[in-house]
Amino acid sequence: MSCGGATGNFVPTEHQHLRYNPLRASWVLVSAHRMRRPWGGRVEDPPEEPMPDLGNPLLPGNTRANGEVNPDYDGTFVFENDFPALQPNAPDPGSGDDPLFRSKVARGVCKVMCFHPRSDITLPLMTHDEVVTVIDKWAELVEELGSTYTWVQIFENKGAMMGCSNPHPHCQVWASSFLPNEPALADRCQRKFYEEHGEPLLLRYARQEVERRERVVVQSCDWLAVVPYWATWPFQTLLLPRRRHILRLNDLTTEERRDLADVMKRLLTKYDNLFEVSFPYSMGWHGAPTGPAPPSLAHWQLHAHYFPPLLRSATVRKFMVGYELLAQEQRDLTPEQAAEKLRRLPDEHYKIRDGGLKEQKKE
Ligand code: H2U
Repeated sequence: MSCGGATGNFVPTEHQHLRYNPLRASWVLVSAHRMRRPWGGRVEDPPEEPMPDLGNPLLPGNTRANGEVNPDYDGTFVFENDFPALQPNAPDPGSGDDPLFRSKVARGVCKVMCFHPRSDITLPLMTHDEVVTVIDKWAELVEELGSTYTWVQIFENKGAMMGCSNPHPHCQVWASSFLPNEPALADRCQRKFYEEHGEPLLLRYARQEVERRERVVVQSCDWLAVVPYWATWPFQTLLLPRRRHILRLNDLTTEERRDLADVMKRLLTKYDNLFEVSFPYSMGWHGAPTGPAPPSLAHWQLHAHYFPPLLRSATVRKFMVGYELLAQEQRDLTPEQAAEKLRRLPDEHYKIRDGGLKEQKKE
C-alpha cells in the first residue's frame, strides 16, 4: 500500500495507523496486527437460511399486517410500510427557545419494496434482467418521492444479524422532509472538497482507485466496487460510477443500469462466497438531495455503501462497541487485505455451483 509520507519501516499490515474518511471528515484506526489474536468472544449461531415460509406476509397473494392482500406480483412489489417511522402529516412540535431542547418538524413516507416473488432468491441469485428491474424501480421511486421530499433513502437490511425482520428479499425506502445526519455530512464534505479542488470528490477517488488497483473488488466499464481506503466494517464496500458525474439513480442511462446490475451480482456473489453463507449487511444509496428546489449540487456523486458485519467466519462478527462508540472507529484487517480476499473469490455463486437452485431457477 502506498501511504504519502510513509517512513522506511512502515508496513500497513504490521503497524497501526490512522486513515482519513473524506466523506465523513473522521478518522479510523487500523490495527492489522490484531488479526493474530485468539478469538474468545461471541460466536453467533450460523445464520439461518430462509426456510420457505408460505405464510410470509411479503409473498404474492398473502395478507399483510394491516389486512391488505398483496397482488400476485411476479417482479418487484412496492407497498406503504404498515408501521411507518415517517408519516406525511405529522404536526409541527415547534422549535422551542432553549438551545438544549430543540426540535423540528419531521414528515415523510416509508415504503417497502420486494425484489422477487420467491423468498429464497436474493439479489445475487436473481437473473441479470431481474436485477435491472430492481434498479429501474429504485430510480422510479427516487424520481417520484424526490419531487416532494428532500431526501429519499433506499436501504436494505439483510440477515437477522443486521436487524432484518423478514427473510423475503426486500429493501425499504424512507423519504423525508429533512436531510438526515449522514447525507448531510456527506453533502458538507463533498461540497468542501469541490470548493477546494474543483472536481467531485468521488469522481477523483474512483479514478485513483482504478489506477491503484489494490482495493478494487469488482470493476466494469461504468462502475467500480472498492473496499474504501477508510473502510470501518471488515468487508465494507463502496459502489460508485467511475466514468461520469451522476447525481442520482434516475440519471443512469439504460446501459449504466445494465452494467450496474452485472456489478451488483458479481459483488454480492463474492460476498456470499466469502464464508459460503447468505452474507448479512446493511446497504444503501446516497444520491444528491432532492425536493422541489435543491441547492447547487455539482459536488455530489451517486454512490452506495455496503456495511457487512462478518469478520472471520459466518459466525464471528465485528461489533461496533466500546472504543468505536466512545473514541473512534477501529478495524483489524486492512482494507487492502479485505479487497484481495473478495477479489480472488469466484464469480459463480456457491449455491449454483452446488446445484442447490438449478431445478427451481434457470438463468
Ligand atoms: P426489515 O427491512 O427490517 O426486515 O423490515 C421489514 C419491513 O416490512 C418492516 O419495516 C414491514 C415492517 O414494518 N412490514 C409491513 O409493512 N407489513 C407486514 O405485513 C410485514 C412487514
